[in-house]
Amino acid sequence: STAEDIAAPEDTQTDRIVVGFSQLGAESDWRSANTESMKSTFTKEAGYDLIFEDGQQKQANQIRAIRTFIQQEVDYIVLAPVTETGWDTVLREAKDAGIPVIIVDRKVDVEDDSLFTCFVGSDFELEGLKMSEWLNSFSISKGIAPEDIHIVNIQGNIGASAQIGRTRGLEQGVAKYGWDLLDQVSGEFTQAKGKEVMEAFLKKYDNINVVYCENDNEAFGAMEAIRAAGRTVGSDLAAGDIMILSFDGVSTESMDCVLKDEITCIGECNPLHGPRVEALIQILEEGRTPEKFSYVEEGLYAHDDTVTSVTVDDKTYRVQQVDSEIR
Ligand code: GYE
Repeated sequence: STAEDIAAPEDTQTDRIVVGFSQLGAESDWRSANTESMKSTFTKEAGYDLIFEDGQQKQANQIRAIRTFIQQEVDYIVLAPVTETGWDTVLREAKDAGIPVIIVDRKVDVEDDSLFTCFVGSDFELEGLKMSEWLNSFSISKGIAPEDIHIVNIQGNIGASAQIGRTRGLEQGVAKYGWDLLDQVSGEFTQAKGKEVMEAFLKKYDNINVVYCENDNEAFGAMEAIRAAGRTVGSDLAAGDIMILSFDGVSTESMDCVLKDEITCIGECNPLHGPRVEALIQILEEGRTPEKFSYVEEGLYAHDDTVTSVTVDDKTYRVQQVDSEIR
C-alpha cells in the first residue's frame, strides 16, 4: 500500500496517543494472540489511536510502514521485526524525526543501540537452553544414552530472533551433551511448511527419534507428517515413538497435545505484550527512562512430571506438568 492508502487517525484534535504498530505477519497462533493483545490494549477508550500494519513477512513492507508512521507524525512507533538485521537506515529516520521506537517480541541488530528506545520480549536463547536441559534430564531419567538421541531441527524463519536463539539453545545442548543432530531446515513457523520439512526428513533419515520444532504450528505439521509415514508420536522412544518438542504454548490445541503426549514438552513463550508496551509508553509519557531491555519470565510445559525444573546459569525454571488443572 502507498502512504495515501493509510488513513490518518480521524480525530487528531483529541489528546489520544497515536501509536503506529508494524506487526511482522500472521504466520502462527502466537502471532494472532500477540496482535490481539496489542489491539485490545491500544484502544480509543484507553486513550490511544492505534495504526496497525501487517508486514506479511516482508521487511520491505515493515520499512514502508515505519516511513508512513514518520510522515503521519505518530507519537510512538512499535516494531515487531521479522528479522534482526537491516533496520539501521529506517530507525535513523525515526530517530531524526524524534519519534521513540519500541521494539517488541523479536530484536533488531543495529550498529547503534540508541536507534531504538527500548525492547520488550522473550529471551529465545534461554528458551532453547531450557529445552536442552529438559531433554538432558528426560533422557537421563529414561536411561537413554546421548548418542542414541537422533534429532532433527525444524527451524523458524531464518534470521528472526526466535529462530536464532532457539537454534543456538539446541546447538549448545548438542555440544554439551553429545546428541546426534541429524539436520536443520526452516519450517518458517507454519504448519504447512513444518509438515513438508518433516516429510523430507523422514525420507532422508530412518533413525529420527526427536523433533525439535521452533514453534507449535510447525509441531502440528510435523505430527501430521509422522503419522502419515505410519509412525507414532510420543515419549516412549524405546517403543519407536518420535518425540516432538516445541515452543509457544499459547493455544488450547497445543496444551491438548501436551496432555496427550503428542508434543512432549513446550517451552513457554508469552505473546501478551500489549500491556507491557503500554507500560513502557506510560514511563516515557512521564518523562522517565525505561529499562533498555525487558524480558518476560517463562517456564516449560511437559507431558509428565519426570522433570520438574531445569537450571540454566544457576537459575532454576519451573517445568509445569500439563493436566486438567492448568488447561
Ligand atoms: O514463537 C512463533 C511466531 O517471534 C516469539 O514467532 C515469536 C515467534 C513465535 O511465529 O510462533
